[in-house]
Amino acid sequence: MTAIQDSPVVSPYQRSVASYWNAERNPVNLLLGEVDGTYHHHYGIGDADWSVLEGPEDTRHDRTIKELHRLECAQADLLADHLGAVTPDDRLLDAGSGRGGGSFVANRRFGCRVDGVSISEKQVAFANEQAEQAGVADKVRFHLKNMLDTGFETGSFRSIWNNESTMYVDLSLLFAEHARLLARGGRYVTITGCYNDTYGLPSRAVSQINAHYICDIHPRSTYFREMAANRLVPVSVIDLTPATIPYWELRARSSVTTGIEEAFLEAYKDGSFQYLLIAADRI
Ligand code: GPP
Ligand code: MG
Repeated sequence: MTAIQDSPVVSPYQRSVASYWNAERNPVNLLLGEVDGTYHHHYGIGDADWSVLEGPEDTRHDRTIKELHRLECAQADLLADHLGAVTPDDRLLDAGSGRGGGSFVANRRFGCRVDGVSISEKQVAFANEQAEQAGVADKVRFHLKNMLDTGFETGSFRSIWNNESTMYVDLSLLFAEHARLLARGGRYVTITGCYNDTYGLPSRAVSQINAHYICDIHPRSTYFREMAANRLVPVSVIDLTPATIPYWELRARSSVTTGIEEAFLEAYKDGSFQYLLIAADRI
């Protein structure tokens, strides 16, 4: 067992989250990752090619996997589009880096150093192995660290992102750490699912999503309140809800369902849940 002083996990809640990700082997993540070696832990956006569900039966599965992966890659590309004018000398932080997909996307685009952090030993080991295999281990590194308390140097990052990982942490603590780590004028980007607090508290479907992933989806209002409290000033807000529905419709009809598809579709369609991109400048 990891000694307490070596572990980034500081609470029973964080231990249960780390256990989930250490044990996670969902085909929807592994088979999509095998398409081109980029393993994502987020959802997809954009219009789906529904023809993958038709045509020859023997290739339907592979064509559907490729299409779901294409939609997830489109999401990662959109996030990277908002990271700002990053140069090869800059350093980026992927907060909640999973199996590393988003970090590799950013490194390939900007040629710069990228550090990823996760509290899952399995994810960190997997992602570092990916970096070795791709020959970029000198630039892309993954660390077993808590995103709320990374120990990285103050002001050392040009841009930081959370791709669907903010629902595992308290936003006041997270944005305080991001504000510390970002250089002045740096950029923060998140893509997240949040509940729509014009409707009151979380709907049943949102609560089902929380239970499925052991997370705590925040209301939309909390993002803006905590950014404002931590010198993060929004520059772009994009409601990606309509753009992510085709991904969930296709996933629900694929052979790699996990059982959470209908909850996402219900929550997005009844308006109680929103899929947002928020980009902010560190002032
Ligand atoms: C997807 O990861 C993201 C999360 C689990 C965080 C929750 C996100 C929300 C928007 C609520 P994944 O790719 O590992 O999930 P899955 O196994 O379902 O594909
Ligand atoms: Mg996935």
